Amino acid sequence: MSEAAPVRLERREGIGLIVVDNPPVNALGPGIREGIIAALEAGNADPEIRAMVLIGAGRSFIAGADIRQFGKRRAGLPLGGRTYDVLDRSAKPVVAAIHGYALGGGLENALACHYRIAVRSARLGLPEVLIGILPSGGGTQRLPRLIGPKAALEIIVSGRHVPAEEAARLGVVDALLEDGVDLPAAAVAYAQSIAERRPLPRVRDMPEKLAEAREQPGLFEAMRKSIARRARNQKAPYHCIAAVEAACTLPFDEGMAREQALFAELENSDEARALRYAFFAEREAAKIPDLPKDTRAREVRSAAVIGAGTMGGGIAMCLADAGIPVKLLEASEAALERGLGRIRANYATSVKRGSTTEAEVEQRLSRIETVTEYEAIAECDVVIEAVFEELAVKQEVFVRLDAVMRPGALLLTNTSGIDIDAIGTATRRPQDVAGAHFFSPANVMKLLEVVNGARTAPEVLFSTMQLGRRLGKVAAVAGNCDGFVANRSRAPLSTEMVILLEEGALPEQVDRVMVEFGYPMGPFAVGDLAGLDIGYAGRKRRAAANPNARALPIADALVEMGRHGQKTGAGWYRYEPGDRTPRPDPEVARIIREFATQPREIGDTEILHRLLFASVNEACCILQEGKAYRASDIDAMWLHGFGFPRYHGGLMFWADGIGARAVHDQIARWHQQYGERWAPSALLRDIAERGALLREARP
Ligand code: 3H9
Repeated sequence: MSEAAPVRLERREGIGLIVVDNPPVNALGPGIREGIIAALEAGNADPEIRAMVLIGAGRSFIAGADIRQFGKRRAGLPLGGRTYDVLDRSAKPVVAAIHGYALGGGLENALACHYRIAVRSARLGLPEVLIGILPSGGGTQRLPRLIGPKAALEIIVSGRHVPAEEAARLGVVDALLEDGVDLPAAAVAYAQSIAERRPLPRVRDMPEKLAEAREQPGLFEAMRKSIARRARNQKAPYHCIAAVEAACTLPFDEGMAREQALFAELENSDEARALRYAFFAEREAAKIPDLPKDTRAREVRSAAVIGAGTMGGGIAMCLADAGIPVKLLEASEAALERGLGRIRANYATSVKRGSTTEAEVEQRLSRIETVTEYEAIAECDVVIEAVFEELAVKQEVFVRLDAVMRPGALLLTNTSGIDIDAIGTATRRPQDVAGAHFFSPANVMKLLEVVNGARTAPEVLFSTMQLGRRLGKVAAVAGNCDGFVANRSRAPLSTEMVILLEEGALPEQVDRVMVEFGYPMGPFAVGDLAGLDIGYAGRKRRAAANPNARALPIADALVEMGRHGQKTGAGWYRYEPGDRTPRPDPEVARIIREFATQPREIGDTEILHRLLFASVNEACCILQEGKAYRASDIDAMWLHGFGFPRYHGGLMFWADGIGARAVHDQIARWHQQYGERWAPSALLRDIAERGALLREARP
């Protein structure tokens, strides 16, 4: 970390370099804006300086405002006296020189500069919408003026990171530089080349592109319609549209004031608070407490996956997508061929959707090598086992891995529930064994649950977390217990939703409530997609082990009738051939009536609370047993493993909105009414009594 001031003015060959040095990502924290303004003023006052460059030290330009400051009272700079305004008034030209990220307030500063240059690997964007706000440093007013309202809307409403090359094509970036260039030197040369050019190109004074909105009057309405589904229950995406609309209808300064007013409506909204929380929860989840400071991640240059089934294939895709060569092992060529076929089909879908290209797919496929012998994977740095979910089968695989793998290889199992320690003891190196629980489909779902066995070495845990990050996953640590953390905390929801049917609810009612809450699909429709036979087998296993386990006769009856979900054309719903739309089925309603001896009207709030409180209680048990590091890890798991609506923050954050006391008291009442499955966790009781927050709970 630099000891120098967070913003400094360096003089080089007649150019003033304004260097923002606020690790790790040069966020515009306290003092940074003032520092930039002071440097701009000093540069303008210095007769030796002909032009200036705004540049970031370290790995990035500026990643935006400091998100930790939102929602707090802060002094702030007055409208008209912010960096953007000072840049606008600058008599000397200023060039933004971008590498790494120019996001949010970072890009907004760049837009207020007179020129922008960027290295090819840079990413630019206005991701404010993803944290429930809108760009409020003039981004909604300047970007439409620079590239037209249509392209600006798409960037602002999606919040996506735009590659520098695309930004150059759109006209955001004036010159594209190759990676590896000496950026400060190149920026100085560029600044010298434009130093005397007048008048200065100020984006605020470029109205031409706004004409597009007059030519396409339906533009904003069409955008509102196109986001209706994914922006359900949210305000920020609509406020973003309104702000861009203002750019097209109001003079610049009035548009700026409108942007501020819209921002003020969002900053402290429930949605923004939840999304900010989710942002930090994901990053917190990456941290392993008490990890020895000198712990180094083991290097992973090559990987192997055992088992080319749906999971194994998906995991191989993740590795190949991240640029890691992977050997896919199966006993037979035929099984490998089937597995590869599935992988090709998945990639073909991505090409059709436009998320990747044929050429890119060819590259990724070339990283996947199929093998049938264990000896062929011996030198790999990591192996991920994804064979049949049975302890004996997995142990056999690990005995073979132990025999061939080079010392120091990471030995990971993709089990969703088998005891990691029992797998580790099949080897002579249980310290190298950990769980790497991917969620289906593995190449799509972002959660990676890293399971810490009793003998897993800290270095192995750390290396597996690092690998998850490299694969683009949100990785979080779970202790070794039945179901680990994610599935264990969700299991009570799965039980409760079926019990609600016994009391008179219908699958379509429960699903509607959860979709209105914000899930992309209701839990019954999800069950049909995953296959009901899996849950059935689990129940039979648990019933054999524990005669007191709650039976779910309605769910069992469906499976025993051959209704296994979408794959059999019927489950909780019925399906038309070739159509995945769940249709309510009178046959299911009839079966439910058979079991629901005293059906009653169940309100939507009761449904929502019964499902989610059951899981909150279990999450508290998990924390109490020390199987998760923090409540916010469970929230990150729900967001990325189960599609929990992000604008509710996460299970525990959402429950805090109701209050631990109210949640506890309701659970206690249900305990009286329904018995043991609702016994309140001691940790929940304690949090309720202390008036503390569930989301801050730790073991
Ligand atoms: C804005 O700009 C509003 C304006 O319109 C208003 C103008 C007036 N603030 O993600 P990483 C921390 S809103 C505070 O692991 P990566 C992060 O918590 C902002 N902290 O790295 C982490 O800390 P720790 C618009 C931030 O390389 C560390 O930096 N901008 C911020 O995987 C490393 O982060 C955004 O929304 C921040 N803005 O990804 C961008 N950014 O090590 C948000 C990062 O203690 N940031 N940190 O856990 C990102 O999307 C990613 O961090 C980024 C780097 C892509 C930049």
